[in-house]
Amino acid sequence: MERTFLAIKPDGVQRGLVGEIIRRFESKGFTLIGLKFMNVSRELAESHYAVHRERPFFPSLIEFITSGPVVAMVWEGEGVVASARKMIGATKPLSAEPGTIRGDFGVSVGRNIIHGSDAIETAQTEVNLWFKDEDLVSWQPSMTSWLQE
Ligand code: DAT
Ligand code: MG
Repeated sequence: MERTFLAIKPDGVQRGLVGEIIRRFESKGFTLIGLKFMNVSRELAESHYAVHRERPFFPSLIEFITSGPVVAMVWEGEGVVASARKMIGATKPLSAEPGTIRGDFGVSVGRNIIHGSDAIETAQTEVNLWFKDEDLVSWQPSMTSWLQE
């Protein structure tokens, strides 16, 4: 089954949006299989954002993501990678559509509330970077037959 990695960033946690964000993915019909409330080390932050190493915003991005606790999650479901990206919205919250998380709750690219893997391959890498296999819970929600034919 397809999986994605999502992380509620320090701004989302500080603004009290954890419940609202988890609610959206639960209500949509995706399955939570991993959840960790944690501080992010510089080392983890730099690995996670390695593709952005050369960008001018990299130092402030690392500073920000290590500045307070985050909620790291793995969600499962058919098409979850692309669907979660749609639910999150565009990188710049002012360009993100209303109805998306960034569109509804943010104004600034450096405070855009939540991370979501951008492709199936990236998701696999990020899930493995943030979670050990034994910390993921394989389970079958009892409502499955009411979500899928
Ligand atoms: P996304 O988080 O939508 O996948 P990304 O991978 O391009 O976006 O960038 C990772 C994060 O880096 C993004 O969530 C916020 C920050 N960022 C991206 N572009 C930026 C910019 N032009 N200025 C400041 N921060 C930026
Ligand atoms: Mg990205």
